[in-house]
Amino acid sequence: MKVKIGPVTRIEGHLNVETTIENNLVTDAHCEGEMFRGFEAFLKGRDPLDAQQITQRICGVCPYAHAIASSYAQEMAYNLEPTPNGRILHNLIQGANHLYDYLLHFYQLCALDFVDVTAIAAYKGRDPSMVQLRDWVKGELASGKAFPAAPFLPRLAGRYIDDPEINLQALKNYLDAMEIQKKANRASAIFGGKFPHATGIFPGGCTQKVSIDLIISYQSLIKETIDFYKLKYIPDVLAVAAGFPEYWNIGRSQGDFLSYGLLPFSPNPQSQRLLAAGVLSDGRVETVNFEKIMEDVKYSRYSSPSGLKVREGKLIPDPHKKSAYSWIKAPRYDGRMVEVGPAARVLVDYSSNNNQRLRELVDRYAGLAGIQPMQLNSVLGRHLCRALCGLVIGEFLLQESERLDLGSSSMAKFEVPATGEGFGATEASRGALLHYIRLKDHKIEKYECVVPTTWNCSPRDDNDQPGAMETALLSTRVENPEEQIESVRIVHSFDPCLACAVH
Ligand code: NFE
Repeated sequence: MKVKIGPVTRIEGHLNVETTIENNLVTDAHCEGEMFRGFEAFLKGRDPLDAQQITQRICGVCPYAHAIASSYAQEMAYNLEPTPNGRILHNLIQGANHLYDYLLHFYQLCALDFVDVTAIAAYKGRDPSMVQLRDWVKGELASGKAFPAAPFLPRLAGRYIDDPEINLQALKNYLDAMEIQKKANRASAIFGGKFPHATGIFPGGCTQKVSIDLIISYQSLIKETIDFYKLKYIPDVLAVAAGFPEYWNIGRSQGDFLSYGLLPFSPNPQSQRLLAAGVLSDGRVETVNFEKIMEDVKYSRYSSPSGLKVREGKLIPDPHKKSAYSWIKAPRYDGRMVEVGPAARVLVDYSSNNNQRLRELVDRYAGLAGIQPMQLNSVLGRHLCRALCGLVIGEFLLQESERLDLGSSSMAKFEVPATGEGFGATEASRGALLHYIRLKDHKIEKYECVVPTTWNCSPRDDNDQPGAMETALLSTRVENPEEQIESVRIVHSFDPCLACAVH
């Protein structure tokens, strides 16, 4: 039987997933992106310095990653190196956005798949703030009012956490996480100007001058966020893992892993990064080569040629194309399907033996959970990888902010050349993000974005190879084929953003 579990809710944008179920097993899956946007088309002919502003409007969740990728691409095209302060500010703005985004994903978009608010009434503890929250929940549930039953109820059929205390703590952290997200966003806005869609990020640096009060404000917000990661977020991921250990083995994608690396250590974006770049295949890490990336459209709603390299990309929408089932293209690396995102980021870095702090955290928590590092390719693995990456990023941001030089400029001086081309690659929260720009007569002649969710939610490619999420759903046992909480948990673990995927 075929079951559409779309539109999948609590994600960004319009995703449909059609599963085929036989004997309670998912035997096939198709991810369908349902909306066309066209940023690459309308960037053509514009002033190149519009690009890092306009591409942020691809998405309200990860705008800074688009601004950064665009700035890197323009820096390459202009042969421009940012000032040391400029690069540090790029890192501070983008890193704080990761801290916000992981919390949003785990608490507001995923915790609801595991937490049972109806169990909270049975809490027998005496902690006054918990008792108050319990009584409030009881009252709200009894009154039939929308909150807090919504967004926790109604929900899909399935097993949820049964311990009242864990549920209550999770609800408290769900609420507190929103306050911490505000703080992380405020930290980004100190140098970026505002959230979302920062005005301060430019090729060559940042328009905000640095001052001691701004640095101290930034650091205090990041410190509070790191505390929440240590005291709440990581323990909450482990609490979910303790209740649902089977999810270390559910939702495994069946391809390789790609990460572009995150947060360069020097003004040159090609320099070593806090988290390493690479393609991980069979335990070996290869250097990323953008020339090996091609986008297939056999099953995508475009009549432009299939299998084009990034710099050749074309976009001719064909809404009625017979073979197509998605507006998402199918990017492939050297013909191979890859997963991008938190698990890819961690596994590429771990296998490269790059960041020792991350390695230590992975070994410690994989040991606690009794799993092998490769089991991070799973529903729980993606959740744990976000939390661990966030801690490593947060600690780095504190050190990085100490390197700002109060007497130096945040922006390099430059002029936009008449011609040039550049690639800009970074890790958005959801994974590997690539922008490409080509200039002619001081204007954008071509702009291409190859975006994390495009990789993860891609349809079949020209060789009929499924995308990462399509493979992650295969062989999943579903208790209730009509509702499939198990499949929904897999889809949510990727944190799809369809606004980004089709752009
Ligand atoms: Ni719209 Fe995005 C991130 C990017 S996902 S959220 O993270 O780039 O494709």
